[in-house]
Amino acid sequence: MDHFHIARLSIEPGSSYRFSDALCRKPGRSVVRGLRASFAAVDPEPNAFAREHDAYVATLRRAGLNVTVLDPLEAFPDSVFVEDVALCVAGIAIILRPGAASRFGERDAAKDALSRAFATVVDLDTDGFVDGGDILVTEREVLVGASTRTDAIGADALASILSDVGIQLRKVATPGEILHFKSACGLLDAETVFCTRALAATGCFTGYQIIECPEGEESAANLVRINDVVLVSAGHSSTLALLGAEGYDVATVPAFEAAKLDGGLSCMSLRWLAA
Ligand code: CIR
Repeated sequence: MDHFHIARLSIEPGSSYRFSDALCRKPGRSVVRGLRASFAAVDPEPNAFAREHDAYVATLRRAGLNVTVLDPLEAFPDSVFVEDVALCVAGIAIILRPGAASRFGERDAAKDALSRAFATVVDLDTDGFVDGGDILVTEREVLVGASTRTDAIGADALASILSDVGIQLRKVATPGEILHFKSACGLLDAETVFCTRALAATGCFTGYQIIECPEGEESAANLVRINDVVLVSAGHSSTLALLGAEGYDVATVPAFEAAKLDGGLSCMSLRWLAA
């Protein structure tokens, strides 16, 4: 390895859900023009989105995170979804290459912000593309789902950076009807994944414990475990009951406006464990 210094080798035990810091960006008024898969989807309402975002940030803080909240980037309607632009793992920040043309320019601002928190910030050096929403970090590996935003060339470039810090990347498939791999899953603990039945059926989580998302509540699959709390988007009572019965401490967060743009809870923050 010669292009950057090793910050921390591999993924430490607990570090797939033990975090100290997060970076978020407020939604701007331009969020009404955010991308969405369904042309029939209604526009998000900016004031309601801002209120839900405030609640999200407050929940991250209650979970123990030191949260930096950046100002809106009006030129980039989807920039509230900061997760897609970078990956923070093993003490380094990797600036990704978002697969949607309208989002590519979000990288510069993310790099500026992350350079204030990380000594090592690496650009994904490739012609390919990777969205952070397609990346699931577990304690033994990093899974990257191919999607309309993430291709094999991008995933291979990411694999090369991760191998320098002792982390293995595994390329997996994303069921066709969702935007991102992580639209259909979230990590509950070191060994346990919460995911939709369709994603479980692909076999990508063989070797992990799987808790399947209740049918009809697939939009709850993108949950986020932060320290001792599991954040679940509001409006999913069966999921709450199921996770409560499994012994998880659950906090609900309203994310109805983000959902109008195919966003969920993981998308609205970058999370890491400071050295
Ligand atoms: C987009 O299409 O890029 C945004 N409207 C939604 C991004 C959601 N991000 C995520 O799942 N990580």
